[in-house]
Amino acid sequence: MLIKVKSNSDPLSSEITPESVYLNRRRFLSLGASASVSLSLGGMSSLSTAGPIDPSVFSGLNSTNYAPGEAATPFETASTYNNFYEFGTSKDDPARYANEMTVDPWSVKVEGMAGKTGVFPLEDLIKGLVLEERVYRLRCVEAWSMVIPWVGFPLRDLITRLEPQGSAKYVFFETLNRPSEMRGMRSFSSTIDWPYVEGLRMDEALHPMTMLAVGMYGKELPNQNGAPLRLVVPWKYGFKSIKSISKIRFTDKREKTSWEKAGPSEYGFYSNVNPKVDHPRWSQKTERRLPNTLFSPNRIETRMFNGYAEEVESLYAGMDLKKNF
Ligand SMILES: Nc1nc2c(c(=O)[nH]1)N[C@H]1C(S)=C(S)[C@@H](COP(=O)(O)O)O[C@H]1N2
Ligand SMILES: [Mo]
Repeated sequence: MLIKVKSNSDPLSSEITPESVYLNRRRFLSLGASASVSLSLGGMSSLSTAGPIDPSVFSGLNSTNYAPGEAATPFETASTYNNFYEFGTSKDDPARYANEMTVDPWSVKVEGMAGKTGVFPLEDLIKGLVLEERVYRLRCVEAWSMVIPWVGFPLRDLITRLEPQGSAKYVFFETLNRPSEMRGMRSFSSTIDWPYVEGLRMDEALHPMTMLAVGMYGKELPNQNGAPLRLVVPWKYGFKSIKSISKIRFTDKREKTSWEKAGPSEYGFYSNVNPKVDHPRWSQKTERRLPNTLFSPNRIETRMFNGYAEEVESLYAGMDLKKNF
């Protein structure tokens, strides 16, 4: 699959803004002139009152269905049954409390082994990247699943732009670390070592199916689904798909992820969907396809790599996936 980064200019070299400036500036993303979507700096307009992404960028996108024949989960379900522990551990906590998080303005810090490091306003970071829609299965390690139409771009389009060094072997991501707006981070019952950290091997990150999403169901991501920028890795358990990303780090060392720290025997670094490797406390052979009810359990068989084996199994050739779970 050929992925083009539609940008001849280099949006990152000249536009690194001191923190004090960008934090006080209102910005928005607007639709470029051409059919390809150009995300450009909205300047000093005071008209931007909604989220950081202009709704018009979501019209007329290419769409590919990677779950053909499977009904998309209703938006209502996908936006109310969530895991986002920064807002609490109940499935309905994120929909209730994630609106307390400020997503505009938003900046992302890029650090480590890359040519382009620094703190970038989100719109500068992704300016010119071509948005598309992709319908992917999402399979939670808790054995439920959904089918979601994401809007975003291949992660590798952004990685290319950040010029990682050849010696960088991993990329790690961190979620926004702002307990004042994330009540789950202030709760004593939390088992997570904040901020939420996830990572990928560089070849996994560069795989064309690995996506960074800015929207779903043809509009901006709801905060509870990880606005304004979240990872989507469709062949891995849902917890790899880190939400509300505010840091990207290139490194040659594998770091521990939040879930590895929370339960190393239960959550491995790879977290590939694998019906043959059970979670220590439950089977992974089947999953509950949401929405479901007691009388309509909607239980289906879980497939290797969440049904994407053909596309991704070569990444793990020769690896023992029972050991590397
Ligand atoms: N920052 C952060 N990202 C996160 C989580 C979280 O608790 N915090 N939960 C993960 C888990 S367990 C799942 S299943 C998916 C759920 O994504 P969704 O709510 O958009 O369906 O988000 C993942 N990303
Ligand atoms: Mo999950």
